Amino acid sequence: MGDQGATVQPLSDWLQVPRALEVAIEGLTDDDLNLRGGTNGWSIRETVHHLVESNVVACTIVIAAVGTGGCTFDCAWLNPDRAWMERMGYRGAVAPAIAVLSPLCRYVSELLSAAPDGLRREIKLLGTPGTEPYAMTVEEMIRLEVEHARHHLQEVDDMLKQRPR
Ligand code: NI
Repeated sequence: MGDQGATVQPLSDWLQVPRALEVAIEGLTDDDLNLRGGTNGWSIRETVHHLVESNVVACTIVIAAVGTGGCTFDCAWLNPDRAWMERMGYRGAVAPAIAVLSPLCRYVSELLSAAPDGLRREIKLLGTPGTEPYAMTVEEMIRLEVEHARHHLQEVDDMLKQRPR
């Protein structure tokens, strides 16, 4: 039982992420969404899109890892720097991006609950050329996504606290 609880926890934490994102930006104006801060100097809008993208990629990696029984995934292209943000533009609303996250996380959680050993599948993430692959299980990657969201949502919270009134 204890072991089962330990494997369910990361999924239930992960399922809270879309709601946490919704709550974080509830009632924000366009100007609020354009506020910049955090370690990357991103706007709140860019931060929201970054978190959605990160989870969309994580879901793809889960499917690859479960379907193949363990996979190597090339993440070298995933470098959300200033140029990435400019190329993406992100001029539209954030609501559709957030709206896709909740059903996506639910779908992949259901998939992981049904797949034997789904959470224990091994992933090797390839980063910058010349660096060692980063090995983890699906479960560890999901825990990292939860931490990742907490980190950026804290930045959003700090930006909003510092906004001019
Ligand atoms: Ni990030």
